[in-house]
Amino acid sequence: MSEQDCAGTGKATRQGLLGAGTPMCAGCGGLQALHQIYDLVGDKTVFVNAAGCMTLLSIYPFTPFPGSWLYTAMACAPAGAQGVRDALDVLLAKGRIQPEQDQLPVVLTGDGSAYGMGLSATSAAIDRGLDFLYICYDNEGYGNTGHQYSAATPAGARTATSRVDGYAGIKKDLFAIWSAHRPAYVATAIGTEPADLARKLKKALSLSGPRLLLVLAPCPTGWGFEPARMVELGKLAVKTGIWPLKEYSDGQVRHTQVPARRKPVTDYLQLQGRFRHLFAPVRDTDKLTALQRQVDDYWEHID
Ligand SMILES: Cc1ncc(C[n+]2csc(CCOP(=O)(O)OP(=O)(O)O)c2C)c(N)n1
Ligand code: SF4
Repeated sequence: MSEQDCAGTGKATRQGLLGAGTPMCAGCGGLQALHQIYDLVGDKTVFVNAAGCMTLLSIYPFTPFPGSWLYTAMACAPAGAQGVRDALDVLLAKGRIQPEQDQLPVVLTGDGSAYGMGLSATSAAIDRGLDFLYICYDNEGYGNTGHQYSAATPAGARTATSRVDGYAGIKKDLFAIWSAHRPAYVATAIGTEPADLARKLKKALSLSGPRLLLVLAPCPTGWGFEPARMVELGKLAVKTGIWPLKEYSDGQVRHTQVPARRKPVTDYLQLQGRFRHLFAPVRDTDKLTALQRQVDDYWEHID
């Protein structure tokens, strides 16, 4: 798909289909992305949401969604999406709804579900070739319950369950795990790069089968930064090379932005309370050098 095919997506992202007045935190990067995503997927969708921060969006009888919303347990949103798809197919087959009334099941989960508890159900849904869109807003922790570490937490980040030296593990590569299933489409994105996000979503919507949009979600509450700096931080995630923007389709991975001169990772890390222990009271040069090397190693193999 060319950039020209995406002409008008900028306008589409400003419709404001998702209603205002939600109980999400100020400066929530996940919510910022969801506003853009909803404007593009539209209201002929059934959002299937695994327990997490976004669950607070829609609590009966209040909802910011003009379309449909189904709440599931953390591990089983893809199974919920399968049920929605099957029900719609039965209604279509019986003529109780017309093809133009069909709806797209859209899974909406945090990283705790997407990288961990829900991964088995996700893998099975991809194996079955389920026709669905999967949105993961990745705030790199179990946000809704106080930001405990998840399999998406980056090395060195302090969380509610890794308080002293920060998380000793390595962020799981969900993009690679999805791609290994050879689904229709996989992409990373971030709300602070709206044209890139819109182009990828439009491409995903033009395809059928399992499709993932993995969206980094800067989280002022869990990451420890001022809500007003969310856009700055999101842009730094891309400019430092920490969050590579890329897509997978037809067996190929393509980077959609290659930062020409990457900023040092410390520009990104030092704005966040979860990495403060790497800078004070004593600068942890070894850890910071190792984190920079991880990023450099990744990009060394990219054209
Ligand atoms: C099986 C199970 N364990 C624990 C919980 C409690 N719980 C509700 S939301 C949540 C955090 C989910 O984290 P994530 O998927 O990353 O989404 P976020 O909260 O960050 O939006 C947890 C642990 C639950 N709902 N189900
Ligand atoms: S905890 Fe983080 S992800 Fe959850 S609503 Fe607040 S800012 Fe958004």
